[in-house]
Order: sequence, then C-alpha cells, then structure tokens
Amino acid sequence: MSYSTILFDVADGVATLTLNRPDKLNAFTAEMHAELRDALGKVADPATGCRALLITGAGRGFCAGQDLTQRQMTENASIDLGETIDKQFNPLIRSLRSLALPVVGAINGVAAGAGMSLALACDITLAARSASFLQAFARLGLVPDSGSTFFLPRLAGEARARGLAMLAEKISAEQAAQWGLIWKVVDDDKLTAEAVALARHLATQPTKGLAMIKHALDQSSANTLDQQLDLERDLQRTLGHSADYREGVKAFLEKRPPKFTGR
Ligand code: T3D
Repeated sequence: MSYSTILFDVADGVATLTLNRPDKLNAFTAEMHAELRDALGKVADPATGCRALLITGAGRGFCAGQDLTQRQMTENASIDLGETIDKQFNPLIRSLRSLALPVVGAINGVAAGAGMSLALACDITLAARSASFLQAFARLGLVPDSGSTFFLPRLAGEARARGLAMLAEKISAEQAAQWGLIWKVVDDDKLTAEAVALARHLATQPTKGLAMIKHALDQSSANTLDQQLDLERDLQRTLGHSADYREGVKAFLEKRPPKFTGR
C-alpha cells in the first residue's frame, strides 16, 4: 500500500510514522486511518524487525483530531459517530497500546481532540516547548474519545481531567509536563534529534521486557495489589527464560555494556 497522508519508514529497528497533512494540522481522515492501520500492521509484524515506534507530525501541528471538513453538517444532519469511533479511532488506539514494543510520541505542535488522545496513548511522549494540548471535544458537544477519558484522570488526576475535558482550554507543553500528561518538554529545535535518539536507544533495549512493562502498567489500575503481584510473578517467570535477561546479568557480571537482541 502506498501512503499519501502519512510518511512511514523503518531504519535501525525504529519505525517512524509521520502524520502528513500539514495544511490541516494533520487532522485524521478515513484515508489516514486506513494508512495508519496498514503501517501499524507492519510495525507489529516481527518480520519488519521494528523494536521501537516514533510518531510525530509534519509541519507546525502534531494532529488536530478528526478532520471536520469530513463532517459537513446540513440542517437536521445526523451522523453515526459510533461507527467511525468503532472502525477508525478505537482500532488505532487499541493497536498502538497493544504493540509489543515502545512507542515514542514527538509532539511537534498542537495536539487537539483525538490528536491529543493519540499523544497520551504513546508510552513516552516528548513535546516541543511551543506545542500545546487541547481537549477540543466539548467545543463540539462531544465527549473526549480515543482513550482520553481513560488516560486523562489516570495521568493528571480527576480535577484536572474534568477541567481539561469540560473547559476545553488549550494548555502549553510545560503545563502538560507539570501535570504528568507527558514525559518531558524539549526545545523546539532539539525535539526531532532527542526523540530519534530516544527511539533508537529503546530499539537496542530488551524489547520483550519493555513490552511486559507496558502490559503490567496497563493492568495495574484495574487490578488489586494481590492480582498485580501475581501478574508481576508471571511476567518475571517468562522473562527469566529470555535471552535478554541472560545477557543483562552476564554483561553486568562481566562489567561490559549488554547487547540485547529483543529475544
Ligand atoms: O467525528 C468523529 O468521527 C468523532 C471523533 C472525533 C474525534 C475528534 O478529534 S473531535 C475534535 C476535532 N478537532 C477539533 O475540534 C480541533 C479543531 N481545530 C482547532 O480548534 C484549531 O485548528 C487548533 C486549536 C487545533 C489550531 O488552531 P490554529 O489557530 O493554530 O490553526 P487554525 O488556523 O485553526 O488551523 C490551520 C488550518 O488547519 C486551517 O485551515 P485553513 O483555514 O488554513 O484552510 C484549519 O481549518 C485547519 N484545521 C485545523 N483543525 C482542523 C482543520 N481542518 C479540519 N479539521 C480539523 N480538525
């Protein structure tokens, strides 16, 4: 499949996915969703050799959420948004969160609506100092979707989640970092280099272990302590048989840097 709304490239174990509709601040269209689905399928395919994914946007925006020009409203128009959520946005967030490798978000500009949800769904999110975040949904009479009602209270706490979602006020990257919505803020001219370096570093790390860290953290808010302790035991048991664990211990004892293979 050739892509017209995204750029996709794999090098050195890192897949880079760039949303590429800069004139529309990389707003989502049905076509973009189809291309994202295809690209994420490649990232998940072990044959591609991806051990980390980097997501960013082209131009001055990261992603402005759903392209509203695809939602032209006539008097009394009514559209089944449940259908687009079910077929486009939910599969995107589900496939991102279930990727068995780390996902780095490099938020280069405004992230609004489902674009902000996408930023929150990444495992480690860096943002340019000039970037901003907007839960635009309430301005349209909608609820936050694409996981925002899940991520916001967990990351920022109830009070901030409610304020962000109901007031739909744009916040700065600094504010997003202070509230725990993202990992850190980087000077604009350093964002790409820092995000690429981070993704390359993660691609050299124990991929299986990182995937299981994601899994354990994803389960933790729904589990009791007992359930979580059992889960940690089970994951540790699996990882104890991995080549990367053997290499990690060996390298430590031999006082040399480890060479992880992701197995
Ligand atoms: O529909 C469903 O399937 C349900 C799912 C919904 C998920 C959602 O994401 S709902 C939320 C949709 N997104 C929004 O409501 C955000 C709308 N955009 C904005 O509020 C602002 O554009 C921003 C705050 C993001 C950025 O503002 P600013 O001043 O930096 O830029 P701008 O001038 O508004 O936008 C630049 C261009 O991008 C402009 O086009 P033009 O006039 O130069 O030709 C603008 O119309 C376009 N653009 C920005 N956002 C969207 C968009 N075009 C289509 N859809 C957009 N979402």
